[in-house]
Amino acid sequence: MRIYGDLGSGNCLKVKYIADALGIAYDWTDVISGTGATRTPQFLALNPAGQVPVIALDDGRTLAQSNAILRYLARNSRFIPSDDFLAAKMDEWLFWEQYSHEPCVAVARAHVVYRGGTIADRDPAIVARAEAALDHLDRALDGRSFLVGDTMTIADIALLAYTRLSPEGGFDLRTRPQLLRWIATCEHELGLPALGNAAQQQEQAHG
Ligand SMILES: N[C@@H](CCC(=O)N[C@@H](CS)C(=O)NCC(=O)O)C(=O)O
Repeated sequence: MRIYGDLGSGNCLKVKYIADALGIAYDWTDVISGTGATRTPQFLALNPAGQVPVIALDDGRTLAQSNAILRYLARNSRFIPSDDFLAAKMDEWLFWEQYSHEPCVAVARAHVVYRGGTIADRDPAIVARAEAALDHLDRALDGRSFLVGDTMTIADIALLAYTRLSPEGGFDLRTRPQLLRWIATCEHELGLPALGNAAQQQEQAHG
């Protein structure tokens, strides 16, 4: 399998996290978004939507949309509940992530990290939606180790990617203790460095 992705993108990192966690062998091709690399005829042949991540299977079939890729790579694994209702609850979070979390948390971060903007001149409407999304997650994690059931699912992986990077976009996780605890747990489970040490990131972001 080959993964086409950008290691600065949470959508792409999700795919790397699950492939690494499951020990799935892959080759990685950097396709850096915002450089035109997703608009070449070669890339559009892989994903006509012109977005990373994309995976290409050994038989030539391709699959885009990060959460669809997560679902495919994690099939029959411990990261998808065997109980149908819990699997649907996991999907509930995957859809919420794409509609109510990524479009604001990731977009605010992109403004600061990639578009030369500052934390001060982020779009207030996007910031308000992102703050509400982070609060929602924090509340949902109260008394729970993971979002669905008692073990990590791809719902956690999908939401971890951009939540973990959110301090780069100016979001303060220090006021969201459940979120911080969950990030640390997920990082530990996935063998990731403790980027979720948000207190430290916050010092860097706000001085
Ligand atoms: N819903 C898609 C979103 C993918 C997406 O927005 N990818 C961005 C990078 S994070 C991209 O490739 N943008 C095209 C570009 O910048 O050229 C997914 O979850 O995979």
